[in-house]
Amino acid sequence: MSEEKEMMEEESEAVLGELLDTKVDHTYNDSDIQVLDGLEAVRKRPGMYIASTSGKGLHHLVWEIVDNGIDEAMAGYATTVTVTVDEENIITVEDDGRGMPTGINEKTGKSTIETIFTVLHAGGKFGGGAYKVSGGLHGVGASVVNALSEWLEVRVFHNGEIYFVRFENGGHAVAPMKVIGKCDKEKHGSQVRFKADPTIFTETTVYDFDTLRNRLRQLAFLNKGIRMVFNDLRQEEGKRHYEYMFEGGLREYVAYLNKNRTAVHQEIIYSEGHEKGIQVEVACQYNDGYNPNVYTFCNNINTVEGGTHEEGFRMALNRVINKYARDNNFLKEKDDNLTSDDCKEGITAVISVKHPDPQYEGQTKTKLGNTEVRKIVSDIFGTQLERFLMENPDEAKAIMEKATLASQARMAAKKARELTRRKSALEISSLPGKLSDCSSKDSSICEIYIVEGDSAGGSAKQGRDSHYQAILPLRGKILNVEKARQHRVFENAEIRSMITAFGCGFMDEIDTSKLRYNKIVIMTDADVDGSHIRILLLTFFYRYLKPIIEQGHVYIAQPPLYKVQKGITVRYAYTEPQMDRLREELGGRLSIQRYKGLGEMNPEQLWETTMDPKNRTLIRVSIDDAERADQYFSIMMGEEVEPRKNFIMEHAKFATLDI
Ligand code: TSJ
Repeated sequence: MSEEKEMMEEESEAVLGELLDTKVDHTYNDSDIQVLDGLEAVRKRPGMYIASTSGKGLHHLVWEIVDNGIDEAMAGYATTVTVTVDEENIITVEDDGRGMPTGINEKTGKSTIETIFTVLHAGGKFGGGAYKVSGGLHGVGASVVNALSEWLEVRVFHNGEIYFVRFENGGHAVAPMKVIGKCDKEKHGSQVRFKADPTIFTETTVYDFDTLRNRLRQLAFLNKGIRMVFNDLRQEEGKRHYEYMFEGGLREYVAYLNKNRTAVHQEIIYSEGHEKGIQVEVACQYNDGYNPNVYTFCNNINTVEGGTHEEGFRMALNRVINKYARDNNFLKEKDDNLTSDDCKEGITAVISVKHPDPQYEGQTKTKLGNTEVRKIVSDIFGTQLERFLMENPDEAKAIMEKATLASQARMAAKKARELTRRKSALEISSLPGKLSDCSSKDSSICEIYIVEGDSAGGSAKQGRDSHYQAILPLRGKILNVEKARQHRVFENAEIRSMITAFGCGFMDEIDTSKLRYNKIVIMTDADVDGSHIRILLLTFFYRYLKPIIEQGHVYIAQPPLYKVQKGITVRYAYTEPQMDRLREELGGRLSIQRYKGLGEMNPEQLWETTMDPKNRTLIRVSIDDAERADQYFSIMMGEEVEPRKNFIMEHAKFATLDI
């Protein structure tokens, strides 16, 4: 367990102790005690109930509540789910469904609402019949959100009346449910308002605009016909209100994902159906790129490790494309079958299943395990893909040509790869000439700085601590791997020197235990060109060395923007707000130098500001949300210049990539 987390737990235990000591009021019966035990357990060990108490866990609270509104909408009783975040980061979620039941629960003797919000896992049990299809991965329920909120309020609009309960102090109802007013007789629905508890979410209680909006939009794509409304009252006028509703469901999702790419056929392949209570929806479209982008979901959760739904999709794609290719002479008798990779080249696909009893496997429990799903997806998608090819011969032809070309390129790539592998095996003792390696062989302390240009490389080489810091300068433009077939990638000198320096192999043969450095630090200028090089490097890592990102080995160095001098005092500012603070702090006449690039710093300055662990700030790169990263990559790499320019302007500091 990390030190941070331990501290956090001690802290919340202290808070809890205080609560317990001072809580001798009221008349608690047995069921109260049980309820308290449950919620206290949540507060004591929040990590057992939500992903974390970092920003990720904070957002989790919202999704937990939103899921309930989506369930009501998917059951056909609500049309709209609205999420509002205000200036104080208070969240309000509302649906226009039937309204939570306003009766008394027999077992607890309290209102159903109070029960839902105070009994662990009580949520689903109060519904009738209809199974919960959203959520499910963590599916911890509304009571966990309540336990982790400073306060939480529930309103139910029903028969012209507003029912109300407020909870405080880690989930205690302030008073029993009561009617607090009237509303329009026609109005119906449920509303939950809460403020995350800052003593639990010690890192931050500020919600991220992009995270909220992107997920709500994604939920609208995944649940066709449901209107998702997002209000962010922290934004300036005109940027506060967003509405998403997609009648076309995944069809529109794929169109959205491909919007900055060039499609090889216009109509999107779409299929939906259900069998044995399992709902299946699949959409896909090929673009002129070489990488597949396949996103899979179960019960609205992104199953990033794939699973049986993805296997079913792959099986059907393989089977149907090979059959069509044989039947229509795109494959000759002597030709081998197209491989699964050939069939997937340049495909953008979204697969979504809704399952009443999902089983998750894998390292991060994001791999769907239910075996029956494989055949169901394969049958439903296969039938409709076959039909699509029959009915659209021109589009079928474009797809067949793409897959057969992929097959030829794959064979060429295999040869090139073998060549690279043989060479890198030979070169293992001869690291790339440009690399200034470190002397330590203990990879757990070693760092490699990938530096843009020879002059910055020179400064870095002189400024570093050569015991554990290695420098690899890159010359010129990095190859755009998104626009190049594999064999070209492996021919590229810069890429080969990175691969040899890292020492861990690549793609399916990667072995991160062989990685020669614990930290791979990208150090580029803080300008648009630097940002472009960063993106090209990240694209390469993302496509060829993904595990090193996933395992947190990749960092971005933060060189300072300004050097501020007053008399003999020298200070550096890394951001504009920091600069403003420095101005205030130091006051008087300052000599301010704005750095335009790394090259303007001498070796000592570069060490002091950007490389010395005592002073530096490194941003760890994580690919949290493949879609966001992918959108980013496709915008950055696409042919369209305008969206890219706009994107760079808006996100000069990578705001939307979770790094
Ligand atoms: F809006 C919301 F997202 F904040 C939210 C909505 C939060 C929570 C915790 C619950 C709900 C919610 C619950 N919306 N709609 C419902 N529906 C019911 O609880 C309900 C109502 C009637 C019946 C019935 O069988 O008559 C069954 C259920 C499950």
